[in-house]
Amino acid sequence: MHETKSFCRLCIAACGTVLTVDNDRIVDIRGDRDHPISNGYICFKGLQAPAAHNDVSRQRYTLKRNDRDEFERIDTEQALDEIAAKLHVIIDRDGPEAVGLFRGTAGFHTSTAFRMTNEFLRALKSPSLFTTLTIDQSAKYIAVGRLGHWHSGQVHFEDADVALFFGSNPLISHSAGGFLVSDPVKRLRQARARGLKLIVVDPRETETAKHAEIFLQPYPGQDYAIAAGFLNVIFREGWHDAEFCARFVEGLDALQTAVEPFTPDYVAKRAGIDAGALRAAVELFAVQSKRGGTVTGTGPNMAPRSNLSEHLIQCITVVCGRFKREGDLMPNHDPLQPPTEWYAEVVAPNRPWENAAPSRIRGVGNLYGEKLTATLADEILTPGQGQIKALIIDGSNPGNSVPEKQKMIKALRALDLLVVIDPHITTTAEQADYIFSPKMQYERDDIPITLGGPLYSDAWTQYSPAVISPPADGDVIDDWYVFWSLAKRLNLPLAVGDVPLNMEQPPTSEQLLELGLRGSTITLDDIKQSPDNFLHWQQPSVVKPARAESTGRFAVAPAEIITEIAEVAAEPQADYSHYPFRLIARRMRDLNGSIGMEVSTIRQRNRFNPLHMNPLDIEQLGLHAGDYVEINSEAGAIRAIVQPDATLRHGVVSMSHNWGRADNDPASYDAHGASTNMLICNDRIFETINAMPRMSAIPVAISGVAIRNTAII
Ligand SMILES: Nc1nc2c(c(=O)[nH]1)N[C@H]1C(S)=C(S)[C@@H](COP(=O)(O)OP(=O)(O)OC[C@H]3O[C@@H](n4cnc5c(=O)[nH]c(N)nc54)[C@H](O)[C@@H]3O)O[C@H]1N2
Ligand SMILES: Nc1nc2c(c(=O)[nH]1)N[C@H]1C(S)=C(S)[C@@H](COP(=O)(O)OP(=O)(O)OC[C@H]3O[C@@H](n4cnc5c(=O)[nH]c(N)nc54)[C@H](O)[C@@H]3O)O[C@H]1N2
Ligand code: SF4
Ligand SMILES: [Mo]
Repeated sequence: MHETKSFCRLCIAACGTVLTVDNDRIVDIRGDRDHPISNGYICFKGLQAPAAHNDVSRQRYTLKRNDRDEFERIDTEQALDEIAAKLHVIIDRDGPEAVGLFRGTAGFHTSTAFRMTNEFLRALKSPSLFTTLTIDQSAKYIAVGRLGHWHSGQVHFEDADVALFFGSNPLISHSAGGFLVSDPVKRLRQARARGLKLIVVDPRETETAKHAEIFLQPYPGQDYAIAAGFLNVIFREGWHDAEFCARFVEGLDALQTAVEPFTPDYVAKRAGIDAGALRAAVELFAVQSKRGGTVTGTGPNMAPRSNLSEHLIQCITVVCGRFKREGDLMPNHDPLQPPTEWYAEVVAPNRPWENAAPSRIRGVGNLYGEKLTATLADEILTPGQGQIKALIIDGSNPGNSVPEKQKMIKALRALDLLVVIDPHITTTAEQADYIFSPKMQYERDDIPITLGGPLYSDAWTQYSPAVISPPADGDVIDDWYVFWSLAKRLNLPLAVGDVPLNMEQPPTSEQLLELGLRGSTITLDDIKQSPDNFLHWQQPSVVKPARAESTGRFAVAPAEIITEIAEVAAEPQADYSHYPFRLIARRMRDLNGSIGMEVSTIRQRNRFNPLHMNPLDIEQLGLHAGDYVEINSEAGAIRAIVQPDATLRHGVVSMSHNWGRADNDPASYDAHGASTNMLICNDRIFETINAMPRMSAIPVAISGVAIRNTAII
């Protein structure tokens, strides 16, 4: 029996862990008190990781769908031979573009595979990469592409006296930029004790909102109007940073004119908030506080007009000049990025999507070299040049996670070849021709995922060699091995960056990590030479003045933004007659997406995904806690069980995503939950550049089904 240190790979927080290992099995886990970032913190999800490794649901072999439509075991090398042969036929017939790859949450958290999947597509010359980024918060990148960004970034929150949160709940999600990640409750309490003022805009009085000085509880899907209201008050009162704007902003007058209709009274009526509270929030942000900016989460990024919301929310930070300025301390820099000097200057907008041909699906754009996930089903189902015929899915469950689930499942079934790398027989894996069983987190050599950029004040990284071996009785592989092996069989010259890989002998994971760090500030050896393989990068620098050649300015008023603001101002009041409720997204404390759903210790506490409703709404519909209801939207219908939640605004209901099986049979709701992605359509209300559908603030109707489940009350 021995103890060893590692880190959790279930979410971006990457908390340090101490594992007790007995006979090559993890028998205990705790938070690592010596870890300078997580300081011993670990959440329920992290604590269940060892159980997940040993759970009966965990797959241990490579599987193939046989002629009787059942999965049977197949030797891994044999499966790779067969897949390569099928890919050969598809590539010869339809071109490399017909081979697509999908990377989801677990794919992002496996650093060796993350790199290899991109390299595989590069070697294949296929542009068909899809990831969950484009059904997440890609509006942030669109806003930066249109507006520009500040080279040295927003004021760090450790240094801020105010934080304005729109639809972000880090106390559950451990995900708010680089701020409240590990141990968020303690960090928020400490920040407030030293004077941070929190403003939260959310239709639910969330765990985070309970700590707010000012909490605005609007109807969902009104963030663009609320942000326009903030800007309206700021301009009218002259609270913007005029000197900063004169030097670094263009289009200020046009933006000011465009937001004129968004007076506090108008916004208050439209968004269902109090005009006085809105004014007070603006004053607290822009006048009573001097440092600090905005944070957005999935709320505004999934609601309609998400790109406009992001743009206007980022404009609040811009017009108030809430950035790290010349001479400010740049607390740290991500050591996994190349060495950088930081400058007090604007990086001009570059609109990268305008350099790529529009998609054949709905004419939408293309984002950072990725195709858009909300177009994936149509890319598979629509004949013509570019049709996807084969898909390899790494660490993702798109059968559950992609909006318009009905079509996504149909598309997965229509593929000539579907290969899934996943330790569980998920909704997606169930559709596959081949399933590979990958190593789970503590069986892998890894370093944590990094978002890069001037985001974190705690810059650090850690190396964890594999803590235990994969199950001895199984045929479990590294995710990257699938890509290396297929490349070998297809005679593709695989490289990591500019270093070609030996295609005769597979590399080791450690070699891949080492290669992946080329160009970073540090090497794998630097990490390994640090105590506990933990490298705390404490090399603060000072932000330098703008360079002479820097001419970038924030473009706060691009023509299409001004047009969209006018459209919004002219919109009629929302119609609630057919669909009286608005369904919003919600993250569950005990699960990250569907990760962990098959693990018995997690499922004991979370048997299905209830529909959360305000108790008064429940009463008004003549319902009771535990009743079954049918939820209807324009796109579909699902069944759910009602659970009272007084933190929700009247008329707003919330339910977690990524539940349900392929058939979404209401009769099996108690066993599998239901998928909110049945209620979303991709081709009616969507964003033009990133194809982002309406995934929050979805108009729904709710009706009782006359059966009650007393077991959950
Ligand atoms: N426990 C747990 N942690 C997770 C995840 C998980 O599933 N479970 N998922 C991970 C992933 S993939 C991500 S992307 C991050 C996301 O992290 P966050 O962005 O913090 O996501 P949420 O916790 O869902 O918070 C979104 C908030 O937006 C609110 N909201 C909904 N609609 C609107 C709206 O129209 N306007 C406004 N202003 N608010 C709205 C919701 O009430 C909710 O409080 O979390 C990660 N962490
Ligand atoms: N309606 C609606 N839909 C949403 C959202 C929403 O709020 N509402 N949120 C969206 C967001 S923000 C995101 S990020 C996506 C997430 O979408 P996905 O990434 O597609 O979904 P997850 O449920 O996180 O699935 C991760 C998969 O990884 C597998 N897995 C677990 N451990 C490992 C491992 O070690 N290796 C490998 N290879 N696989 C592993 C799990 O079994 C699971 O199948 O969902 C999106 N979908
Ligand atoms: S917060 Fe994230 S990284 Fe930390 S233990 Fe929980 S799941 Fe793991
Ligand atoms: Mo996400």
